[in-house]
Amino acid sequence: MHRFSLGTLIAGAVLGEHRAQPQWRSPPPKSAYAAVIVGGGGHGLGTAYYLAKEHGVRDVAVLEKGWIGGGNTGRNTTIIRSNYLQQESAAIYEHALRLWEGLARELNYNVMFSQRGVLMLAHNDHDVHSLKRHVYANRLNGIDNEWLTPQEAKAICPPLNIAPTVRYPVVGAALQRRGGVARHDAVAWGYARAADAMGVDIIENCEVLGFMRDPRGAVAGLETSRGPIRAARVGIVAAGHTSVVLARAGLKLPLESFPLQALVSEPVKPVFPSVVMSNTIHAYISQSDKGELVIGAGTDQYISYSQQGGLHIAAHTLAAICELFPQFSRLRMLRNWGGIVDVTPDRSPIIGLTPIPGLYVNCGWGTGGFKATPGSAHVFAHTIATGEPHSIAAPFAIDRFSTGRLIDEAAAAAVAH
Ligand code: FAD
Ligand code: PYC
Repeated sequence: MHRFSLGTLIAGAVLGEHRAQPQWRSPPPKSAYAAVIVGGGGHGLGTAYYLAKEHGVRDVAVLEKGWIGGGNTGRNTTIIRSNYLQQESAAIYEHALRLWEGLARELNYNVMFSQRGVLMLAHNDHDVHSLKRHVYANRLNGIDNEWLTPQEAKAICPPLNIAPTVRYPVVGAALQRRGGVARHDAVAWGYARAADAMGVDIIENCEVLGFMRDPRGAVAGLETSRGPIRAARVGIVAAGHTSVVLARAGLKLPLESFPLQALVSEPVKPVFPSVVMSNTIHAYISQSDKGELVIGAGTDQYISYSQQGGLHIAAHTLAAICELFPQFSRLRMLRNWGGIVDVTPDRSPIIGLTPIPGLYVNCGWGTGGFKATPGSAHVFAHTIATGEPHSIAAPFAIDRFSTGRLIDEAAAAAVAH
């Protein structure tokens, strides 16, 4: 309890980016907990927070093999939107977006959520039909989304090149004004601090290596790099590594893991007011509060656990960015990195119970789970606390791969997957 110090706590909450993070001492694990969450990303930390806050389950540990927020939570390009096509997806991403809108206040931590609008570009007739279909479907679901001409898109994002002579001209765009970006590590730290204050143990450098089972076959605890930890309820939220972790329990899920990369430019003065994504040419871009242009590329097309993407993919993305925004062609790139995303056949997540009593899983968010963080954590905490799927999570159960009730979101992100 109270392992975040007050001075740094205030610095983190009031000053946000570029200031000291809360001081943190990871406690030694106890021998048993009511519930254990495996994975200290935003989804896992958020799950622990909602377990404690909304369900009174405070005897909880979050086990993280590295440092909290060091996985995809700290590596993503932070695009937040809820303009998904299918009803089930719209419901969960909109649930998340509403939680984002109150998150800084809820956590008393500046997560720097900025609703600067997400523009999705159309470059040909197929894009126009597909994006307009999203606009209409979203509006039927009460989600904001609107269709813009190229000139209207340029008014939202002045650097956009709408010349009709380029290879992939912009012929229109869908705009979700409530979409935007947030500060990724602040989300992890905000949930961690709030969960910690309610008694949750957040244990870093603690890798889960195996599962203990009781005579009925139900989960009884975990073998970890810091010794055995007993728990009758275990939630796995280990993006990119879920299949590795669950294989240790003898479970096989329909997941494949791929590297996905991003890069940032040298910092420049504020020049880019919105988020722009292009599905067709696999490029997306925004500007961080530090001034760096944040650019995302597509997934590598082979299975790998390397936290680095192929340079040819970054080069392809940069070529597309320079065509859309010629004024950035001389900007130097400062850093690039990768994360491992786990992808399901229908590109929708898996949330819910497993065949092993007491063992729950939340995975398969692929290239798009950052935006889902608060919603995913909220419904997963309900599922673990009650043993029943939350109504928003129910369609995302594993059995859809045997019933055939898939939730096809293959065109949901602007990245090749
Ligand atoms: P993570 O933050 O990865 O947390 C899982 C944790 O589990 C990790 O910290 C890992 O160390 C830990 N773990 C793994 N195995 C074990 C073990 N055996 N024992 C203990 N701990 C373990 N999504 C969007 O919505 N918008 C975007 O713009 C976006 N851009 C992206 C760009 C990139 C380059 C990448 C890589 C991803 C992007 N995503 C985006 C996807 C998004 O980042 C993820 O879906 C989301 O962050 C997953 O959160 P998480 O908490 O589940 O995972
Ligand atoms: O889901 O919006 C998204 C996204 C953008 C880049 C990666 N994922």
